[in-house]
Amino acid sequence: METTATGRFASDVDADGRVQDELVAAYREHGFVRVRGVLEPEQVERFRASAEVFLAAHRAESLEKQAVFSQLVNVWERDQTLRELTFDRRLGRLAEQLAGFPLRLWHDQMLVKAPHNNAATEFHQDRPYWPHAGDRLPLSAWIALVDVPPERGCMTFLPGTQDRTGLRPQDLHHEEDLFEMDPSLRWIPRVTVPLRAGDCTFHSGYTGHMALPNRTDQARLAHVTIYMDAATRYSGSEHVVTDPLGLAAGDPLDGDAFPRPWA
Ligand code: AKG
Repeated sequence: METTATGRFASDVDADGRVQDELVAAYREHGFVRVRGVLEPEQVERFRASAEVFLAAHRAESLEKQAVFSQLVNVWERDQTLRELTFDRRLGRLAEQLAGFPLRLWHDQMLVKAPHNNAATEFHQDRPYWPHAGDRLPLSAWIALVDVPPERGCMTFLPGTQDRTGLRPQDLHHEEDLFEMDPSLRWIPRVTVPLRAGDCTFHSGYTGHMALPNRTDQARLAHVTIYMDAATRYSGSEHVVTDPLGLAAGDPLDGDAFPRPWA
């Protein structure tokens, strides 16, 4: 937890979930931004404890099977405490300030890199995986529930790549995939963003990003809340979140499955 000279933990966000214009401008220019202190120290402890219990009970259900991370999707539907984090009004309002338009929840996910997993999450964009249509730029809040220095698997971003739409989904197990698809991205500067517990980064759905391997003795616990344009429609493609819902292409992604509790 980062602290100021007075011992108070450092926070960039006010009680209503608003940040300074400079951070909004940074997000819009670079496609990602770090926001410190989105959670109070007591909240971090509570959510981390719940995340550990949830992980112990559900690890076998991970969508990712190749040891990069445990990926547990839509924990808000199954854990009351973690639902509070996903539904957090300050974070939702902040996401809307950054995006500049109303947002719904797309889904949340717990992403845990085990101690010494020694595997990176390779460079990719998120939006190409999603069955979305008619939407403006979605964004994710990647919230650190433990300190995440580079050696524990923090994120690295490709600034300004939020305008690279139209690429097919990239393989996050293949180091070269994104760069083979778009060679102009290979030599642009990369920005690695260590986080203290309770900090987060927001990144857009098209911003290229990766996460480093965990080379430490402690698990890297992150909770990711993914927000989409409130006007997003279903594209008709397969996805684990939408497959059970019986939707037809063109249907709005709204209702109880895609709430906006911060409105
Ligand atoms: C994302 O949140 O979009 C990621 O790709 C996270 C990757 C990770 O945490 O390892």
